[in-house]
Amino acid sequence: MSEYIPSPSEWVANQVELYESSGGTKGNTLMATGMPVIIVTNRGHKTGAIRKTPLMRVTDGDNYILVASKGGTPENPAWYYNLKADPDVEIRDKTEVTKMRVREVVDPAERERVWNIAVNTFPNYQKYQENTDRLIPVFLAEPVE
Ligand code: F42
Repeated sequence: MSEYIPSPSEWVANQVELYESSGGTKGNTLMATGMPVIIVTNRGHKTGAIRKTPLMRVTDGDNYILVASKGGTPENPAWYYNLKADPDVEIRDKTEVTKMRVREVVDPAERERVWNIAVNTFPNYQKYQENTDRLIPVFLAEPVE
């Protein structure tokens, strides 16, 4: 078992702690918005450590759409590079934990389709895109058979 290293961002680490320690019954929304959040567990590509990242819950059938927005900062989040290096993740959606594999959606038509789902689910993603010059990366997470 690898070591789990919590996020250095305190509010993020606190959300993960509450979400996981309650078995998914608490801390499963984005603060005041009440919008649902999932937890992605993956491996750090340099440290090999376990990382846990809360993201907005955006679904596409049985799949999840992961949006590497980081609030529209100029740089991609660290987890983007971790997922590119090792696409095997676990996704906790409230009480359910599922093994999944992610792939970045690069085909323009497919990206537009999943981006539109993401923005319909969480409209702030559109603002985040307007605030940054990078094209915000999007992953599709699919259950591992
Ligand atoms: N972020 C999003 O991008 N999209 C969302 O939809 C989203 C929703 C959301 C909901 C609730 C919530 O609490 C947070 C939410 N966030 C969302 C924020 C998200 O959880 C992340 O905090 C944010 O995207 C930033 O991700 P990050 O991976 O850049 O996190 C930073 C703070 C971080 O953990 N940095 C570490 C550090 O030590 O500085 C790096 C950790 C790491 O992955 N290290 C790698 C390793 O090998 O272990 C090496 C990294 C490298 O390349 O050097």
